[in-house]
Amino acid sequence: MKKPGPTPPLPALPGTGGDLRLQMALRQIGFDPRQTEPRAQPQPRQAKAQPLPPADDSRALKRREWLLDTMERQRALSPYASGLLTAENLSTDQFLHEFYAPGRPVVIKGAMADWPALARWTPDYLADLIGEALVEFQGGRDGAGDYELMKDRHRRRAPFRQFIALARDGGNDAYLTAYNSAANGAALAPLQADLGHPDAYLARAPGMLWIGGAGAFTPLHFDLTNNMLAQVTGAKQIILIPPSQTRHLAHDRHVFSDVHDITDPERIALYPAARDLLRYEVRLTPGDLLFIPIGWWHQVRSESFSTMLTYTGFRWPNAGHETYPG
Ligand SMILES: O=C(O)CCC(=O)C(=O)O
Repeated sequence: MKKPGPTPPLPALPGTGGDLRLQMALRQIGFDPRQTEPRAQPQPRQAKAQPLPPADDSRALKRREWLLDTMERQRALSPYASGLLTAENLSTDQFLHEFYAPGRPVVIKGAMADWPALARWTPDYLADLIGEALVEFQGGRDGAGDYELMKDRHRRRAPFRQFIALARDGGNDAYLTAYNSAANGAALAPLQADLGHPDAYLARAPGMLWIGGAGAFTPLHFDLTNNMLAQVTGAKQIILIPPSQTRHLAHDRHVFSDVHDITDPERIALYPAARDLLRYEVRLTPGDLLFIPIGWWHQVRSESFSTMLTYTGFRWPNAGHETYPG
């Protein structure tokens, strides 16, 4: 088979450059916590006649799941077609043809080597640079099972130095996440000077910052865009699960899985179908990029004080969210 020829450089994704609010919306578009209220119970027939769903809906769904399973088994025949690869200095064309277009995750090493942040971003450096500027973060997460679903309830503000002290203490209670990016643009602007940009894969749009302590945890979910994670400080454990496994993941509420944490035996006891599914684990360390394609489930746990950016402004269209059936 002929290898695809080189791809001419494409312009930045129209409309998204620099607009953090838009980027945040694109990640989990259509998010509306009201949609997560318990579903209405079936009403007695006399309440109101509702049209019945077509009789073959569940069979159509089973056939689609059969197809996803069969295709996944077929991909597993070849290490070229499946698995989580690590690549060094991947070119634009390789990234497009082998990962972005097929929707396959990859860890990329070496692309952040010239970022000053890699050597600078310790908790002390960050606290001294940003000082007492007020920042927004997610707080009060301990003891709240739905902190990602009910993001707005957990918005908190504090001087940055105080937030860094919380993060340094560790735990999952306080986490500055991508969701806080728009609010923090001005306060955290001085950090931009320490960042490079992986132009081979991304248009020039700002990333969304995550800062948290050891134990910060983002539960199992997928995003409605392709995402590039750029790890700057510390290490994160990430579990990735292909979209073909969705039916094992109690996917009922928006982009979240009721399993919440696939490594928690108590949750697995509640959702045994999630026990033996196909999954990949990766440990991100400073300087690693991780490409997570749209629809791939992931959960993330910080092993230590950690800083990371996520980018959605790729050189190619990234608009799956526009047709997501909510
Ligand atoms: O780093 C994290 O805690 C979560 C990152 C994530 O899930 C995402 O960017 O979609």
